[in-house]
Amino acid sequence: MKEQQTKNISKFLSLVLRHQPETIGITLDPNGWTDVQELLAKMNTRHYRITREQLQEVVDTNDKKRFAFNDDGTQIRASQGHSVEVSLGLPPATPPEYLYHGTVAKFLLSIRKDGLQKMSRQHLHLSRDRETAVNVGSRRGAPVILTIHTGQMHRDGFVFYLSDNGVWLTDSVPASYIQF
Ligand code: HQG
Repeated sequence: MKEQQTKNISKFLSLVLRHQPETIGITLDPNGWTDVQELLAKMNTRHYRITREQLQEVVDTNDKKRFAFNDDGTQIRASQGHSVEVSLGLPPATPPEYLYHGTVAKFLLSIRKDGLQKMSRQHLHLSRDRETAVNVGSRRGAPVILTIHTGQMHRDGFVFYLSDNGVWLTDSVPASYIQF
């Protein structure tokens, strides 16, 4: 498949597996999984014509490993980033002493006041290194990288999860744990 085609399909999968499954009339189960055959059938009634093998290629080559199949390959879900309510079933995990969050300057006043919030998503996303946070922040403009004292948060009872594709997830970060 051409790179652009793979990218288009990945964007469409992000839409239906994270935000608007109803767009193509699929449903996600409580853990975010949907049936692969049904997804392919529904996609093929649109202009996203794709075979099972091509879907596998999109999942395998995705730059952020955004999607995952279940063990027998009959179901697929997004590994993180949902706005629809799903329970990813991830066990609580112990974060490193520091994690990072990439944002942009126009949000800083509000972040200083309210801390970091999950906004429209199910979790707040934190990055394991500065480079990843720069990429996240750059989606919105000149990136500003915040350092989060996640080790201290964890000792203070905040709960963290590590998604299957290596993104750290939590509910919120009070401003007192953020180095601006
Ligand atoms: C900001 C992409 C004002 C926050 C990325 C961010 C990531 C506040 C925006 C994943 C705030 C929310 C998630 C507050 C947070 N006041 N603004 N109190 N608290 N914000 O897209 O972290 O490519 O929901 O800084 O790589 O940017 O989709 O979160 O700028 O992993 O797989 O509100 O999405 O992954 O934006 O990105 P988002 P995010 P994918």
